[in-house]
Amino acid sequence: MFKDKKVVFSGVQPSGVLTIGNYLGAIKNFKTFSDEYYCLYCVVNEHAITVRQNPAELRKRTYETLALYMACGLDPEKNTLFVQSHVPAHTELGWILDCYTMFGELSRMTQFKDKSAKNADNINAGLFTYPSLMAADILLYQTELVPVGVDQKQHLELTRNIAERFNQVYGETFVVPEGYIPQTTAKIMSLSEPTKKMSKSDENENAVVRILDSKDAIIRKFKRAVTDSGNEIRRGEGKDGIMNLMSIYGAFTGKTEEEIEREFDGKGYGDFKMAVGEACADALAPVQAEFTRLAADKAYLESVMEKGADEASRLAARTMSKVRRKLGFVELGRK
Ligand code: ATP
Ligand code: LTN
Repeated sequence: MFKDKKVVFSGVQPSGVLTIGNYLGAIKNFKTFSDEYYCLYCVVNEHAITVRQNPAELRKRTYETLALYMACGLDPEKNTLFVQSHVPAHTELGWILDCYTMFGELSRMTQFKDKSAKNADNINAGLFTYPSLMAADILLYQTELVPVGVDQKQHLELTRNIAERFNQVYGETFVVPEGYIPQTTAKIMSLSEPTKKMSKSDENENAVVRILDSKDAIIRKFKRAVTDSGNEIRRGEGKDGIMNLMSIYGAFTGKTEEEIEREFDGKGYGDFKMAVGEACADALAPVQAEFTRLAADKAYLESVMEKGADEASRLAARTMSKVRRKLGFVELGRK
């Protein structure tokens, strides 16, 4: 609890241009907590290096991700927006929590298995211990609520287990957090393989719609989206592609699945895909305009980073001091 408010924390990796999966599954929901909670939203660049990154790109994406947070409606006066590497307490607590996380637990993480398969030549220790750094991000701020897509559910469960284990050994130290997972947009699927999650680091550009894609690109990608051989816009077995487009359309228009089925009754996939593309492009247009304005002002973005890092560091220091004391680390009184 900071300033008498419960804490919300979430993070996005600057590992590529954000997709509508990141937007609908996570960022779009972030601002709904700003009034009631103390919100911290982090650009988790230390997580991003578990996969090889080009330094210039990583730097650029870090500014970009912060600008996108703001373009999606997060006011830096009402939310603490910051970059993970500016607050060294994340890696400090990450190491400590590594010592309270079991090898067997980490071995069961599906994201580790997926990313190891994708990066077979770079299965590094950081990729393996990634979930304990994520736990540190969350527990450092005594977070109550973590808005994420459903792919992060397993990491959140592990975070809870780590917190409970630590509390059991040392007495109440960490708040045990809950996940906040949206209902219909918890997992937006790839447009090329609709049984796979849409992922910003996918190499196939046709599989992902990015928040910053032009209207033409968005419409073209939806037109090419893989569907089934049928022709009805309905939910059902084997209709993963259509159901994915229905969730996307519903999220951008506010329409329910029943309303969408009625609207497109008797119409074909072509009409439907066009409508999804239009709705998506229209909804993203204001975000893109705001992004363009913000991204041009690097000095401003750095001032936001600076303020965010100061706020986050101050809060992190409280938890760290408690943790060090409990562990038996000698603390010196020097300033
Ligand atoms: P990468 O491809 O680099 O692993 P990613 O696209 O999976 O990246 P992250 O930065 O790992 O994105 O995730 C940021 C947030 O977006 C997380 O809360 C995650 O759950 C959510 N998210 C990511 N992809 C989707 C998706 N397809 N549908 C819904 N939510 C998603
Ligand atoms: N693991 C997440 C990104 C992430 C995160 C966090 C999300 C890192 N730290 C803390 C919520 C809270 C991912 O891969 N999507």
